[in-house]
Amino acid sequence: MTIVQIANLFALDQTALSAEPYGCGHINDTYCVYGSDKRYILQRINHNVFKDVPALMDNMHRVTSFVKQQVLARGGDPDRECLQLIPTVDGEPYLTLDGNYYRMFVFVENTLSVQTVENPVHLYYSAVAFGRFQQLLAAFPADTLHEVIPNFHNTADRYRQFEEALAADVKGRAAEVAEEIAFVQARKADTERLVTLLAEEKLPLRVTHNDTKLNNVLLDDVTGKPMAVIDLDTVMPGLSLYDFGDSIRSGANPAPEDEADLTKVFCDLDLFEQYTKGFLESCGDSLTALEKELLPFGAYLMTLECGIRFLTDYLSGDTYFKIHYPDQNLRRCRTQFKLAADIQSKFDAMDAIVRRYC
Ligand code: ADP
Ligand code: GN1
Ligand code: MG
Repeated sequence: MTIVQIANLFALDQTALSAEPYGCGHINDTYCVYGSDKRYILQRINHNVFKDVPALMDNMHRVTSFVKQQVLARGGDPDRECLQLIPTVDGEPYLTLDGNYYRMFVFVENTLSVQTVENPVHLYYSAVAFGRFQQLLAAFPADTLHEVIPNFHNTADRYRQFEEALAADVKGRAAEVAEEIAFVQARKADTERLVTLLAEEKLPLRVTHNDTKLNNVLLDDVTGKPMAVIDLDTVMPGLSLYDFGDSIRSGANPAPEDEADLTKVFCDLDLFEQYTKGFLESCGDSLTALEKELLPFGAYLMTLECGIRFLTDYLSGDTYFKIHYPDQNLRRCRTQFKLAADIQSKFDAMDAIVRRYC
């Protein structure tokens, strides 16, 4: 079956006429589907990453409905301010076909999905969006959510998976990445810090987004103001510090995630300030003193964790993240380690910025 034929198995208000691959996500296969004068987003869900798709879609269905109710209650426009699923012609929230799973969303029009920040205000508004989203989810019944990827942001467990991949070295790539391996091994103790604080109940478990990469928030293409937070696959109990950290990782570095010239990769403190300001303005009141104090460390740890995941995938033969050329995961790993080290060297300046907005 073609993508267009699959699209027509959903209850669209126009017949699907054509489709093309869309966006820059690393996980799902995303298509833009065109009707006569409207478009839609169709995704083939990555069931290598999400092992239990019915559980994933149960979360997604309930979280999107919850967010829509909140938007309506505040007099907002759900077509622009939230992600909405379009059911199949049989009324199901997703489609199962030949061992694959598909879902359809309303296309949120007149928005930007930013890959690297060109206008600092975009980072400020994305912080406002994720900060509000975190507040809104505070009222979501956390115990009803399935943990779609166990230990998703457990950095100590990511370290363990890295060591397993290194020991197996299935592609014989370990020798060529000795420097990156040493970088990770020197930081083993850091990987344990936040999960230990969580286990000791010094940090609260919240319902978090867990994938707050900059391109997972849609901004108004004229004003830059926040519209919908998307990519809700990983909404689960988690740490606010990882959500903050992932946005800094992806937004405060002016270079692309796979930039080959590492001199272009660094943490821009002005961008860090824009995000911190927006985040603390929108959800600072609900954060504990320790959460606020650890925001710069969260940015560092999330960047390190992401680099460890790219390195692990490179060692494992590129089975998790989509790649478009052979050493893309290695390049991604190198930018993350450069950025993590740069963040570490700027902790004092970052602390001062956090204090300014507390
Ligand atoms: P992945 O999990 O692979 O990252 P996403 O759900 O983030 O997939 O979708 C990939 C990209 O598609 C997003 O970064 C965004 O640019 C675009 N996108 C996704 N959903 C919508 C939507 N409802 N309206 C407009 N663009 C969207
Ligand atoms: C993936 O799906 P996407 O592209 O928004 C990944 C994130 C990583 C990110 C790195 C489910 O995000 O955890 O931080 O790539 N998502 C999943 O760019 O693993
Ligand atoms: Mg995404």
